[in-house]
Amino acid sequence: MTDFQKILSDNDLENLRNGDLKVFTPVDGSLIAEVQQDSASDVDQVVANSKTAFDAWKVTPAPVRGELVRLLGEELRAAKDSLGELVTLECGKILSEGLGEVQEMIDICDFAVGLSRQLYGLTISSERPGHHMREMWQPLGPVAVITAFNFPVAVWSWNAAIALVCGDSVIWKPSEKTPLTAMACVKIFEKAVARFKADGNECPDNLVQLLIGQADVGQALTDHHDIPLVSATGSTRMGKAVGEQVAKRMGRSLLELGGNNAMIVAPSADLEMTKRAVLFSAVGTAGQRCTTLRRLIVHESVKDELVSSLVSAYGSLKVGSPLDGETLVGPLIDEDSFNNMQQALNNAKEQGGDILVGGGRSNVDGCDEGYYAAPSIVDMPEQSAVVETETFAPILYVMTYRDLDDAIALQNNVPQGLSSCIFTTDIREAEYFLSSAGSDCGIANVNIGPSGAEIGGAFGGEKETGGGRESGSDSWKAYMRRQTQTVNYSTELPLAQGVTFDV
Ligand code: UN1
Repeated sequence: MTDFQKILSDNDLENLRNGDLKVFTPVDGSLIAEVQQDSASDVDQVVANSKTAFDAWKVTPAPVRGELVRLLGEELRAAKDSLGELVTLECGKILSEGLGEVQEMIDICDFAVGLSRQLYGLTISSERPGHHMREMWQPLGPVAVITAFNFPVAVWSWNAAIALVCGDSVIWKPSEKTPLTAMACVKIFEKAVARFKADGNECPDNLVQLLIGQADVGQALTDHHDIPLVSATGSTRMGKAVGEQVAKRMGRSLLELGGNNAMIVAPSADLEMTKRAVLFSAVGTAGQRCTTLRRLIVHESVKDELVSSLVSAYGSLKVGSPLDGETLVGPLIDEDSFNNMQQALNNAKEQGGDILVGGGRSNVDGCDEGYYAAPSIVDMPEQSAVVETETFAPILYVMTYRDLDDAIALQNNVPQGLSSCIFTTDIREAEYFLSSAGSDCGIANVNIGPSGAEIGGAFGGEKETGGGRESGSDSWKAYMRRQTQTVNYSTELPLAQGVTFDV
């Protein structure tokens, strides 16, 4: 038995053969499963099932709904090692990050359990005597969750854990590149459901359903009138299509799309700390996070010192199989991704860029068909077109600045607006960066890289990043329907605004 088969069987994923979707691991490019796909014609039935589940779930008390999510968190704790390994096998991120992704799922479950006893509304003073007003949050309906290959399980859990405590049912369409991790998650969820029922709780069938398929399946879901919310994570191109389709039918979309995240490095920055933060955020996950650091905007007085220490650190990065505990840089997801990286590097050169390190294909013993790339740093004379484009690969563009306002303008002057950060020990600069004159992104950090956010905050960004917020804070409100209620407990019927209408 190869290790790959063991990872699959540890996740209850045996005998996945003869399906029409071939699943390749990016680790060595080999075929690991053939999964049966759904088609667009299956979508109507899945949505109908989800509506039935929703009708039962919406009247289940929220803290009871929270109990199911608590059990899901427990099952995820038990499955952490095996699911983390499967994440690594299927999407290629290193083991520590695969485990981190499952931890992110556990964390959001804990958050959602607490939330299930909150979901607070407001009370509002009425202008009329003998009346009170309040705002209630009601369950919304079946929620479609479309996820990307790079966080194949965590992003689903941000949506599902919150949607479930809010009283919604969930239909999940994972990336066609990562169906196995999705299937494993649904099996884990089903274990939680079995325990929930064994404890005497009622749980409708089809509360969480999986749709494995191509873009036409996603499109049928987005077009469906019975789906009030589509939460989609992926490229800006995909998100624009989803946003338009959902808007046409007056549905709601929650979009978490491309990022083009920058770090400003000020003269007072702790350069050793800065270097470590750059390495994790530019090279981690082989540059395939939406929060990956893609632009380094460094003050001209510290550029040479920082960049030369980065170039030498890049030279000693261990690129290799992500299942090997020593590796820091695993493979890109596939050949297309590697080709896109090469194209971006060529464009950068044409636009005056100087490749300081990396960029080529790295050979990894025993993984010949895997696409491993040496992370690259490119010195750019200006923020040209290639720098304004998100390339999902480990390329870090370096630019310099003299004046902080210019650095902030450079950082904001891209179409995307997800994450941003400044490295400085000057409190004035730090607070200015966080002020209304500073970063225009959904996430702004001081002395922390742009990636690796905790679940407690709202996650998402502005402009072409799509504007949606998932995960913590009050993101739950996107998964509920707001209702303003006015109750008259008097014996009169006064009208608002002093209007009289006496018959
Ligand atoms: C993504 O890349 O789509 O902040 C999500 C981070 C992770 C989530 C990334 N917690 O980098």
